[in-house]
Amino acid sequence: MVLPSFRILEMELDYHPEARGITVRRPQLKLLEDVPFPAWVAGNWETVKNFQAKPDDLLIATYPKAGSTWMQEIVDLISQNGDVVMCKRAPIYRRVPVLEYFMDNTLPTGTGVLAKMESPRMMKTHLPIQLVPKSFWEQDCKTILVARNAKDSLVSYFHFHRTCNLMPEPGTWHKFSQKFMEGKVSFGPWYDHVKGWWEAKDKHRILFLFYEDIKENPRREILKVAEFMEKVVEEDVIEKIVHLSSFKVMKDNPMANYTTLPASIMNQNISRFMRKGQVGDWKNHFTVSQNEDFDEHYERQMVNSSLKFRNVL
Ligand code: PPS
Repeated sequence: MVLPSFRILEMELDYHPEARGITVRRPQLKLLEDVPFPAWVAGNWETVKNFQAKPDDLLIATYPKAGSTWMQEIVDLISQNGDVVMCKRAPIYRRVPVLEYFMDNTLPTGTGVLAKMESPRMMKTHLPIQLVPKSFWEQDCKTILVARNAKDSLVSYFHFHRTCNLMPEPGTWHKFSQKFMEGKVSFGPWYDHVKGWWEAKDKHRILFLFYEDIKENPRREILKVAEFMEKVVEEDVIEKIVHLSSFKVMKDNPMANYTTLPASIMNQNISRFMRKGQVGDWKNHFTVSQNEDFDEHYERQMVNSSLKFRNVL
């Protein structure tokens, strides 16, 4: 088999704003149906809203920083039966595009890339459930939802804002934490996002997974994903997938670690996209009093929900 490497080069150029005379400027937040988004998402909103899903589309949905890239790599590895060469055919955002990705009309958009993709398509979104294009439900598509505990999501999101110029300026850690608690960050409140998907999980074909469970036992959770995808995967292939989707391997894989994007979009000298990949890193960031405030606020936000995250103390 010949790897279409020339196509990969072409794609990288595609995502090079400077090559098209575009200067990347950090966006403001813009409300779309009452949810704040980076202004660039708004630029393609009507197209996203009217996106035509197909019955065999597979959607990965997460609040930002919950491990969506990890799940993208896992589903691609499963669908390619663990073929490492095939899974390096293109950067992860090309193999499993982000539905709402939009910077500028001259650069590839999520919906544009998906329109050219062969079925069965796999894609990801960070949209809260109420904003997912209705065609996904009309077509009864399958969704894999990954949820991650709030504190680690916040920490990861803060560092991602420092690195990624497609996000608004984060400000200080303290300021960013406040904004996160108030839901005044891109893609809206973490609390509503996870509760919304949790409440919908029995109404649609949704596999609801937790980042912490995948960390604890990747093999067990990968088997759930394979079953959900109706793929029979041999034992040795499962072992291979566990290895290839591990943090250590993905961190050094340019087709999974976002180093194919130019520094104008993601400056990984500030913080790596594949940063730590741990459960409980929040303890290195929260002060005692911040933790108390956060817990109190969390209780109020989640009081009526049956969604429980494991204790990551
Ligand atoms: S994004 O930008 O919203 O799409 O980010 P997302 O991919 O959802 O989440 C990024 C965090 O997931 C971690 N990650 C992993 N953890 C464990 N194992 C693997 N294989 C893995 N791949 C990605 C990534 O490091 C980010 O978490 P932090 O805590 O920042 O390290």
